[in-house]
Amino acid sequence: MTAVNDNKPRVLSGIQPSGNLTIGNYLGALKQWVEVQHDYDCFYCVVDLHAITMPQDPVELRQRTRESAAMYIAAGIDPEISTIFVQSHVPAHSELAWMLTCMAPLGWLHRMTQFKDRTAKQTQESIGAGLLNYPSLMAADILLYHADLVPVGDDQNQHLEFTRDLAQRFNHLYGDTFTLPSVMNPQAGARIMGLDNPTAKMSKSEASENHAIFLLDELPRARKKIMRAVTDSQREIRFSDEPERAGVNNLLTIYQAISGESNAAIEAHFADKGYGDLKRAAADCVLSTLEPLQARYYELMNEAGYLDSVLRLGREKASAIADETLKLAQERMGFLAPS
Ligand code: AQP
Repeated sequence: MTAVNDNKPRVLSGIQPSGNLTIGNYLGALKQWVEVQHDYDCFYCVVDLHAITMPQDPVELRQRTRESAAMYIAAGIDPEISTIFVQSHVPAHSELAWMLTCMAPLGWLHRMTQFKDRTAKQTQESIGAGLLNYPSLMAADILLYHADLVPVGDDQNQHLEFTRDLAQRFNHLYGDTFTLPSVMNPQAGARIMGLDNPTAKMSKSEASENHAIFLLDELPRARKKIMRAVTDSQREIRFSDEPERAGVNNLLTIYQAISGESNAAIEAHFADKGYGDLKRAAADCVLSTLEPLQARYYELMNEAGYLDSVLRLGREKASAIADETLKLAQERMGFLAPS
């Protein structure tokens, strides 16, 4: 069932304010969000409830939540067109997440690779149950808005499959309630790898110095990180899925995601060039993205009250849809409506 108050199909996506946003978050998610916003009815949330599945400092979490919202706008999300809101401002997310958690088989949750990766080095005593239930909350985020499409990096594809499976289970048990969403990955940049370790995904919460380009990195610093990126001892510059060529492939992917050029054109361009040229070209691309984005970001952070008004309006628009879906799901599940 698709919500009927807008003829455009709907999009929902979010980013955790669990650290400073990276070029991976931008190329995997934000850039697509901007591109689809004129063709879809878009809802973009700062998913603070997801962030607390790992320990967060309260002061930093609050601050990063605002900063992330400002970054969405700085990256090109137009609050006049898209709805920007904070996940915890709409309590329906937590309420539906609980209902879905109760229906989510443990086997499905334990199969999630993100859960396995994040808990690999932890003891049972130190793993919060929220980390296991993360996909049920993500399913609630998406299903509350009857989202047709979810633009994300490819690390989230398994969670999208889980969302579809859970929605189908609910619809089968209680009647047609939720829309089954489709995933949307960017053609280039669906998985940007760490610059210091190109076999691991670039992550905002990874601590090592040369791992990630942050969207707010000073430009010379961002350039330096790319110039120091791990490559290999070969010379040929071409796209490759061989693990030992992952560093060069990652730089080519970053270059491609920003320039929009084809594989063949890029390989021809670098045919008689060296790794230093590739790094300089990738750095130029990244800096051409960061510079205007940072200028807009700092402007926004200085506009007193503007961000709050965007988030207030976003909350109202999101709540109106989410509350209605929650009510329907509660009714279908057999909850007594308050009189
Ligand atoms: N390296 C990446 N390449 C492409 N896309 C990426 N995304 C994240 N990293 C990359 C996409 O960004 C969106 C928001 O991700 P998230 O913050 O909700 O969670 P995440 O995938 O766990 O991102 P991080 O940066 O790795 O966060 P931490 O370090 O806190 O776990 C998603 O669409 C994601 O695919």
